Amino acid sequence: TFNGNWKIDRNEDYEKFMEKMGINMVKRKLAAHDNLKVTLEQTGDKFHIKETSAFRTLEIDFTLGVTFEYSLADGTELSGSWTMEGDMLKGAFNRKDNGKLLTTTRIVQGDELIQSYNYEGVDAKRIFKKY
Ligand code: MYR
Repeated sequence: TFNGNWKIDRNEDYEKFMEKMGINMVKRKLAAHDNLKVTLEQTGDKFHIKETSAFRTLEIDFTLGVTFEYSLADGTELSGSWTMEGDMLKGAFNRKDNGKLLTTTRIVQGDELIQSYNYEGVDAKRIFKKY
């Protein structure tokens, strides 16, 4: 289950990924230490998410398979949806500014929540632990 309070533990290739996304160095340095916390609450095919970081606090609701809008902390707007494939959440989002695809997955492995990202051939991971 994805349900619970998750806190960022470590990143893999996240700076490279952000660079590919076009985020400048100062913002990348800050974002690498954003103290991201996410609370996930799944009820059937609906998710309620609470996101807290050094940058902002927001709450998001989505339904699997239903397109919604999401803005990154730097204001980049995305539109897309999550689906469930086995134990894995798979997200496909398009940037509104250039139409390009950002894919992401979430999976719980042991006591960790692993979120992976891909944009234009660059992969990254952010790994969370329960708190
Ligand atoms: C959620 O499920 O938490 C809300 C929807 C998330 C959409 C995809 C998020 C991609 C975030 C990429 C971070 C990129 C920083 C450059």
